[in-house]
Amino acid sequence: MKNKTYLIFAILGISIISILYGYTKFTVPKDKMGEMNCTENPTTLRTSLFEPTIENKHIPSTNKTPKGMVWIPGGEFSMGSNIEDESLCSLKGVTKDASPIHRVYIDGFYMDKTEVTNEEYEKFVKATGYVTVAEQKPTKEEFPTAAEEDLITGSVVFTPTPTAVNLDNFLQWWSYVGKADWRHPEGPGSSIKGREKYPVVHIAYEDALAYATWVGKRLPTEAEWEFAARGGKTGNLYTWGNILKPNGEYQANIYQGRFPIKDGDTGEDGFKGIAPTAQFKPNPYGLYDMAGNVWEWTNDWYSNDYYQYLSTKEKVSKNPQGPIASNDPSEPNQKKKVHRGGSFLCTDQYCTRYMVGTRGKGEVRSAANHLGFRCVVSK
Ligand SMILES: [Ca+2]
Repeated sequence: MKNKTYLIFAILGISIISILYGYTKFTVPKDKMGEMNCTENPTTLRTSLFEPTIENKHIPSTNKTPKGMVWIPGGEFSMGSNIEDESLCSLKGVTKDASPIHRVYIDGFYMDKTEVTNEEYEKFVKATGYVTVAEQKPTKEEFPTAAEEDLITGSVVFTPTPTAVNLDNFLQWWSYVGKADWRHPEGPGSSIKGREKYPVVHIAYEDALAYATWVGKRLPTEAEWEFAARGGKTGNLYTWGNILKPNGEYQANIYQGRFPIKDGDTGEDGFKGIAPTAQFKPNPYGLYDMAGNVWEWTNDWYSNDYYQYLSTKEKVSKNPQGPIASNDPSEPNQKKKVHRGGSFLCTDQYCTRYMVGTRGKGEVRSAANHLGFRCVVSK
């Protein structure tokens, strides 16, 4: 069975490379494996490329706020990452597709305070009979070269390695697990019992969109997501400021310890692996978990040079909706949407995309056990 699942992983692999979310290929010296430390970023000068956030003044009546949502005023802000942060933690490629910093205006909107939870998604599935992509048997049309016996339902699950590994091959810690889906986050034998308040995972883009439509909402644009995550602040490195651990305290569920080895996650932030929603302080808009825990789908197609395009097109981009088509030169045949926020697997050793101005990406029909979403509503 292991060979079979590995084989289908290889078949599907090309479409799940993006599961790395900001896959950053680099090599760690053997004596440093799993032991890199992120130096706190200096706060001086790093906001110099950002112009002040100017929030819209209009605040709708609070009795109009949908349950479980908060008002995001919108306005004008500087979006993206400093190229100087490229060197953060010695990683390369972290901010490359999030540059240059460019000026964006968005209208106000409502946003879910938390990621959509298992119990919320279950209500949707019970009401509609919806079947997620992970629960659908892959078809011969979709994977013409796959053997019939390899076409099994499932999804991609983080699988820690027995020992320390070099971080240049993600296949070492991601596995395609048969029958893994939102009800079985780690595969057969696992369940969401007791995880009602955890974010739903193994959600492909169309699964997120189907829920959002059913509940009368929509998925955020990438610009809406970043404006909301920044909480009205200007140019911060994280949703909470510029220091990873103010007063020595973690502000999000990310990964500490040696990545990605078995029992390597020390849970110093309070959680080994995924956490229930809203376990850390909200940002100034009242949004929880805009960094870490699970990645979130946005509605925008991913293009590595979209920020470049916007910055040359106009001084202030108004309500940008993303490029008209996906464009990832590393996998040009894959249709990808933007992911944001990073996950419980993001570490300063590998993926620092809990930094608020950085971007992730994912093939639209691929999912994993650290990928979820939240919804928005226009006023
Ligand atoms: Ca953690």
